[in-house]
Amino acid sequence: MKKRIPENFIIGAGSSAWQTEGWKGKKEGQDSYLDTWYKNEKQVWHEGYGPGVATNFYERYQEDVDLMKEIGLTHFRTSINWSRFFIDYETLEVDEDYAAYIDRFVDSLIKAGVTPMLCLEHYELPTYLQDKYDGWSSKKVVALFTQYAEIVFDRYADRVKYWFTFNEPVVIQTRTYLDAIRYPHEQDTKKWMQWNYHKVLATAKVVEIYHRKNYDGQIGIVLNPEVTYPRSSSEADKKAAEMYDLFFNRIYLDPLVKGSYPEELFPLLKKHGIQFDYTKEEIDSIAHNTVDYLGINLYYPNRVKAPSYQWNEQTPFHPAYYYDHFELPGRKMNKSRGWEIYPQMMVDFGMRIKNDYENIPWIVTENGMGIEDEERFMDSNGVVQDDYRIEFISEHLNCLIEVTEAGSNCKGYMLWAFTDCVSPMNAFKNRYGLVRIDLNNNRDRSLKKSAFWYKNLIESRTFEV
Ligand code: BGP
Repeated sequence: MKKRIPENFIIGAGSSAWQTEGWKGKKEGQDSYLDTWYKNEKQVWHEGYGPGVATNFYERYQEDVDLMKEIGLTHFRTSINWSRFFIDYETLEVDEDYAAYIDRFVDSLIKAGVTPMLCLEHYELPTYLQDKYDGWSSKKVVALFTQYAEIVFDRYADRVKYWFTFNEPVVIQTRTYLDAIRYPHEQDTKKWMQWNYHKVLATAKVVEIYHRKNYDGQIGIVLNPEVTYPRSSSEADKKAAEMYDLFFNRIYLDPLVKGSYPEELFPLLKKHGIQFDYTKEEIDSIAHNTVDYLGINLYYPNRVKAPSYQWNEQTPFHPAYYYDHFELPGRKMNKSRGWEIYPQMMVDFGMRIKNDYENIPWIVTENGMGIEDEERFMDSNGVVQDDYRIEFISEHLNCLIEVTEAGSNCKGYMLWAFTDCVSPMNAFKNRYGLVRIDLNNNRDRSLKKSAFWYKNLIESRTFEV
């Protein structure tokens, strides 16, 4: 069956600064949190490949822009690397070399007819701010981020009309302070909550500036809500799903879209001894500065059940007090990444936005398929035959269009990723791109089968399902 893409529905692709740029031109002291993690934990590199060269987008962006044009991409999302934008993070002296590079690639995108969408932080917290202020634990970092945003808007907002404050703001502190898999390897739920709260506050502050200074465009945030399904319709399982949703989804969606936190959240945290710092003025600022639109990253569904273990009073509080993960028997999987494939989540999420979140405009900023050892699918002409990716995109796009036609205010779909790129967890192990990056051959680019398919989809505005 042929499916038609609605008029004005954006079809694009994305990446981020740190995952593509490489370290060329990076000055001493300009490390981000992830640079430091990669420097300290060598096992996260993939066969010696990592962020050092990445895809060398810094020097080779023009080739990528040419390929975007060839494929017919109308929108491209990436980020500005906060850790490289300044020579000094306190006086906010701009690194003019880096800022001029942003000028060049933004201009090059526009010239090619590709609309740029920029995010201010895609895991690029400067290590300096992490070390000096304990990162997002500090209100000083909220203030510095707000100033950074204003400098960036003053410089690029005449040409860039789509902005996001953060990409997946919940992730870093969840890995660090809930899962404790990163330094300092200590669980600290209070700090986790403080970081979440400060990122919401920072977004409100940036939205306030963006609106007050009347820049011509839209300001939003990229979230990764996990569409959460209970194992069964039992009250206990449903409660587990509700609690997961509260701690990981509503903690951002509610204040950013509706202007207020879920009523039950702060008392619940207090009950568990999690008392973080907030003021009435800040809560007011959050109430008055909600986002214009949402970027939503959707890869896999989340399934939970009632917790099976007993917590004792001495254990420091963790949201998993209320849920346990659950694997659906017989589920369809992307085995490389260990993620379930369930396109219906697009429909369920779209209806949620429509019914519970004022039908705010939203766009899928990420969805895609990371595959290990993708070279094995290369044909004799050197083209990766990624039919699995084509199937994945068709199924998800089909559901997304279905929910858009049912009235959810979805504005488009951006594939992750335009080219293969470095993943925070395992470098180049899983390949996501429409465009292959040849690691053994100077990071040369070549189109995969999915890129030709995407080109056809954009040209014809139809695809087969
Ligand atoms: C999202 C991130 C991206 C990207 C993607 C794929 O969470 O925003 O930066 O990395 O996930 O996931 P991974 O790289 O972990 O396979």
